[in-house]
Amino acid sequence: MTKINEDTVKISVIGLDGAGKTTLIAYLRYGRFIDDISPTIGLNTEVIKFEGLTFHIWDLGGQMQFRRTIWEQYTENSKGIIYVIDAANRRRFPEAREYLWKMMNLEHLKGRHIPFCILANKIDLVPDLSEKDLVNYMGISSYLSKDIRVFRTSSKTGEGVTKALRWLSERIAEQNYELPRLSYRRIMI
Ligand code: G3D
Ligand code: MG
Repeated sequence: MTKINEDTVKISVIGLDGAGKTTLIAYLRYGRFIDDISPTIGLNTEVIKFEGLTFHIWDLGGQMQFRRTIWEQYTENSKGIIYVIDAANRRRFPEAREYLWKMMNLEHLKGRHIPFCILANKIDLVPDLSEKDLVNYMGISSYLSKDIRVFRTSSKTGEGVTKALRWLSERIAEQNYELPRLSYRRIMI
């Protein structure tokens, strides 16, 4: 198990450009949909309070030129990963799948039981798409475990966002035995 000597835990939010990463973080920060967000160039970091906890979220730009270098580098010390998929854009599913597989197979993540929270985001646009559908599209049914889960979310309506984040927090707490009582600690993700 990973030891945490300070009360900071980093979470990386990754996914293709336009998947809704920054909008998700804005939703968490302001509690509502923010619709005038510019595309992220490089990296944004945000400190967000969620249910009495403090999260340090790293929002990593999804543009092609940043993916390999930034995603690999910045997920290195992460205690949790949020991979955001635009569930309404089937045309880009193959690309989303390719990068999801690459991330799940990164040496520094593999075998460390880093909780991996996969979001079928923009579910408000495709309400009939199930978690199982997305699992099939992404070809990850054999990957699913207690550390890898898919949630249907909307950064617009907020659907599923709290549930997904709560799951991630709980998984991180279980993985890091120094943080057994989340509610008594300040955690930065
Ligand atoms: P990114 O940070 O992953 O690159 P953004 O993506 O957060 O910049 O979002 C890209 C576009 O998707 C934005 O629209 C944003 O409003 C929209 N979006 C993000 N999440 C959702 C969602 O859950 N539902 C819907 N309907 N739209 C969403 P624009 O028009 O500004 O490009
Ligand atoms: Mg962005």
